[in-house]
Amino acid sequence: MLRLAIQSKGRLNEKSIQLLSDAGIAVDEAARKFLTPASNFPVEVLMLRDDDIPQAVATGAADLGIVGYNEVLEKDMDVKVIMKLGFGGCRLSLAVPQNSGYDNPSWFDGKTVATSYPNILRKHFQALGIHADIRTIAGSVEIAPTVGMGDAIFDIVSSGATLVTNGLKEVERVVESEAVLISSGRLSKENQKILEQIEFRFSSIKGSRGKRYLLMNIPNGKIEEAISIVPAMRSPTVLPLAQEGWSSLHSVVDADVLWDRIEKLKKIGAEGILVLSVEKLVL
Ligand code: PRT
Ligand code: ZN
Repeated sequence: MLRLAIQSKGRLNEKSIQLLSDAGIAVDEAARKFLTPASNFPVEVLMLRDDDIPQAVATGAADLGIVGYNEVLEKDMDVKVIMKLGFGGCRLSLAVPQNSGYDNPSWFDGKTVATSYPNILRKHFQALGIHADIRTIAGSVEIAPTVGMGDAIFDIVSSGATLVTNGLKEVERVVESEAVLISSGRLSKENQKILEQIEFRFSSIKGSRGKRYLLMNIPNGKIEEAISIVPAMRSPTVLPLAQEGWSSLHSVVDADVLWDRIEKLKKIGAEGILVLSVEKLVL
């Protein structure tokens, strides 16, 4: 049995449970217990505050964890990042009041910066040779300059709307973050095997994100041209149709080029184009 720590509530909770469910690891959410065994896979899920996940994994209280890379970096515990999970994307940035006259990082010399990420910020300033006073606060960092608790802030930014609302502007992106899978690096042989299964399943789910399955009917004379438009992983599947001179062509394309490909396919005579979502992609 392998123990996986996830955030008990908050931004990463739902997506972590969804990822597990997509990976065929069913966690009874209704139970909402601190420790819940999956019903169909040798994993038990430990619900924690995100701040405690790196430590839980480093000390062996959990074998694996799903947590923001920002927390992993800040806590600086002995854990291994196994893979990026493709959700919970954000960045840790320095932000200053709109009218601060900021021009370059040396502006921070002698200033007070409020943050919940003092370790990352300390290292960043050290590397730049900046001497600033770092003030650690637990939450609502963005209001610090308004209420006189700091000249600037170092905080998580996603859309940037919170900064704008508080009259702040982002001046430096320091760390890019997303949810990651971490491990203690000291798994039993049996748990190592379970981890490999989890990695394989998570990768298949990640690989399918942003992909679309395309089916169309195409005149036989246009098959080569169609293949050059939608090349697929190895090569597209081509099946003869009952109607003489026509085939059905199946392929997988990236969602962001989907419309471009459809327009090109229509131009060369493709008909009955059908687009389906891709749930898993095993390469
Ligand atoms: O209770 P617990 O300690 O477990 O949770 P928490 O309150 O510490 O964390 P939570 O649930 O807010 O966030 C968990 C993780 O989600 C973070 O550690 C990040 O890895 C990730 N994440 C992704 C974010 C955001 N996006 C985000 N936008 N965490 C916080 N924010 C905040 C940001 O600080 C800002 O104040 O959301 C606000 C809105 O951001 P904008 O830029 O979109 O306006
Ligand atoms: Zn937290």
